[in-house]
Amino acid sequence: MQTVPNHQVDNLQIEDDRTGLSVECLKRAFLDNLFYVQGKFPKIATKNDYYMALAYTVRDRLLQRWINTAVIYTERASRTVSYLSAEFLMGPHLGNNLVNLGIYDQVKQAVSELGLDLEDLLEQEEEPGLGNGGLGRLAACYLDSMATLEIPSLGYGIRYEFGIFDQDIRDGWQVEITDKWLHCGNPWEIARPEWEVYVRLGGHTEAYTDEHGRYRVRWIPFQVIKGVPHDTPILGYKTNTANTLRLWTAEAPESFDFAAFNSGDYLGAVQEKMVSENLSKVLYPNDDSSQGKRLRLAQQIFFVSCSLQDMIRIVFRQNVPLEKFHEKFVVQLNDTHPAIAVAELMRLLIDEHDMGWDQAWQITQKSLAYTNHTLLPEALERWPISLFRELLPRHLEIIYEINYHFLEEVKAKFPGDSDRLRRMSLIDESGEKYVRMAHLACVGSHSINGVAALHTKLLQQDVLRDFYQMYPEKFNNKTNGVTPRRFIVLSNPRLTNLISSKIGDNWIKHLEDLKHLEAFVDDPEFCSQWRSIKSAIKQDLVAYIAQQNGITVNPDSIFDIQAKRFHEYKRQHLNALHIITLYNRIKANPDIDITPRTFIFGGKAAPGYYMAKLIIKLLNSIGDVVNNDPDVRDRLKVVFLKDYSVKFAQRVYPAADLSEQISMAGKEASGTGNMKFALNGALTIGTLDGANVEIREEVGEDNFFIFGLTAPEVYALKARGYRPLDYYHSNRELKAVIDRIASGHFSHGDTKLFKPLLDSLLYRDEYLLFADYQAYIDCQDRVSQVYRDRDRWTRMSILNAARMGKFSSDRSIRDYCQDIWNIKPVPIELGECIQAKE
Ligand code: BZD
Repeated sequence: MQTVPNHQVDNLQIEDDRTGLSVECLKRAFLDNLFYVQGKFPKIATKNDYYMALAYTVRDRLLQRWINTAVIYTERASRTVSYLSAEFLMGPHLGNNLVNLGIYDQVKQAVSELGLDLEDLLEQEEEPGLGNGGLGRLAACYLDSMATLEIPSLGYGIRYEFGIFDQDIRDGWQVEITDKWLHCGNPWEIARPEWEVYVRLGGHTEAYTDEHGRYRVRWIPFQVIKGVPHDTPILGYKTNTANTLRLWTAEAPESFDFAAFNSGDYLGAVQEKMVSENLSKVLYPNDDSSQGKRLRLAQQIFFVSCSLQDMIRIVFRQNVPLEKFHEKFVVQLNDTHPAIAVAELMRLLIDEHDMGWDQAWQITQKSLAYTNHTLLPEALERWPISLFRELLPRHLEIIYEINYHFLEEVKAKFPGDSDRLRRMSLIDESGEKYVRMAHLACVGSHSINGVAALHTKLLQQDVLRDFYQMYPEKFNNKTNGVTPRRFIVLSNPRLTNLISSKIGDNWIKHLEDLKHLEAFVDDPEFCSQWRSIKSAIKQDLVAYIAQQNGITVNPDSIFDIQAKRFHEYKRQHLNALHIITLYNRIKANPDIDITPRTFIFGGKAAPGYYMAKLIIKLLNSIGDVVNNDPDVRDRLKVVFLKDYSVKFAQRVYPAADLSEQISMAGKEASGTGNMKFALNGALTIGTLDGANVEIREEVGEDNFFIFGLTAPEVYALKARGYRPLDYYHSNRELKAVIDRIASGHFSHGDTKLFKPLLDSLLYRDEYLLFADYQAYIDCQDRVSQVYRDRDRWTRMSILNAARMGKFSSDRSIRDYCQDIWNIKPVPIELGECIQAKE
């Protein structure tokens, strides 16, 4: 669609009601939106109507910045980061936008003068749960930081109609419920049907010779899907930059297939539409395995192709020659989910834009960069060749050709090493043939990064060793970070105010400045304020737990929290073994002096992951017994908070005393929850895994509870031959714990219920719970000891928060900009474009 220049519109002054930030103006705008956009008046308005009216009021204020930003980027053809991710776990937008616009307090006052409570309205928002966990949330933190640092960027992904399922707990088991986040409408997005694109699937290819006598390939697809972009503005913190998150929905090319309709096949025509729309219907809820599902591969090519075509449109629109695609865009691949971009960009350049192979390959490699997020072998994506051929016949040809050139290169560098060729090939030929997506991403990118120092090292030594030997210069580390705007300013206003009252508010954009808090660590007044804030927040969680779970919790107990996806490698069941150890000690000696603890869990299990679901059931079953056993006398409580989400996480991190980061060393790529807890003053109990290593380095070993085997010790133990039964037989407390579960004590006498879990521990114990058990228990005993010294604990808590500067996602993004993206900030002046332009 052509844009029509209109100078009258250019000269328009945006009226104050849409941009003004005073309390009076906000009130007027709010009522106006309630009436004119939501179509309601106060007498009949629901809470949701009020939420929507407020959301539109805030959106109006975003739009002014968004349009200014777009105008400047377009005029300057600014170099832009494209962040390609199958997941963006954004969390609620309203609160974050209020913080970033700097109008939280004004809006609170405005709605309160209208008799409403801002917290109540914030609660209304259904968060877009378009991600599984860490990887999706990292993408969201990075969008926030890129906007805050004034880096031109576009997030590209899928607008799933159903995000991550809602979790209910029934009889202690997880039950999944579809997430209908769009049910009440989404005020934050704007559909852009004028930028729709088409994606082909299936069919076959044909070779032909073009008019210049060149060999060409034509792809005749079986199916064509339309992608429609929906844009959400992403505002930076106290900047005028508003970047874009562009999510694609799949539609049938025509809303009605007239040919089928005229031939009387009405249902056939509708069927076609339904099949197309299925593509963006639902987020895959697995965060750990590649199951080779056709629809998932279709989702990947769908959003990748839409996004690359969109970038090419922008390149042309800004009069940049296509040969300079890599100067205009750098494309970051968030794991291998978008790795098909390597073949798709080649296809677009060669087949659709007549470029030669060598030039297209140069541009592809220079544009793309790959981030790996896993060390689990079962999570490395691979697609059966048969499926690839059926869905993406042209891409498979291109991948074969890339592979041919690549293996020639390997041969040249490592002559005579046929084993290496087999290991590195883009095609796994050991049994059924597969395309190896991580290999494709490594070969097609100019940068390969891990997400924490240890993770990057393990990639180089192990998972991607051959690629490291082939292309050492491509490898680099980018330790993850989290946005302090959402994970302390918005979620913990009390701590934020205390910190700012001491050191000003520069730390919100420059998190290293938190180190100035160290000057107050010996100030008794400050320490007591710090402690009373933690205590007040814990009280709030106590009230929430009472209402949600009907459990009474002691606010003075240690709030010991493990909140993350359920996975055996994350070892929530090691935590369970500790709970039962304490329970057994009480049962053996009811008067024992134990530091009271509340164990809090939150997180979802992949619906098909039986063992993870059984661990959830175990925790709930332990809770049922421990919480109601009179011998325990309220010294221990076990709480499972259902339906853990970003919204919910914001409530949990500030209330924690102790953060559980207890994965088996060598398995957690980084972790980011570990950073959010520590930033809010929780102490960590953790293994030397992922970013725990760097957190400990920063906060100091005295302020971190470390335990367990290191990654090299894990490998060595496994190489020696690990026998979990030996630990069971030689450790009295461990044996008592396992026997207690096996006896049916937590399952109404049913000795079968937890048998699969116990058998997996006794006879395999892949994640070495038994090997780490004693070290964990000893470390937890130290935690209990230290907690009794309140002053010492408070001091450690303050030092943890004060030393978290490194873990801001602003630091991560600066590193990406410098080392991978080669991109500089583009500041946005408000008003220079839209207002008074002659
Ligand atoms: O990515 C996680 C890692 O497990 C964490 O260690 C790390 O901190 C974060 C961010 O780098 N990985 C995921 O969250 N992975 C997924 O969610 C996922 C989703 C779909 C398919 C495979 C994995």
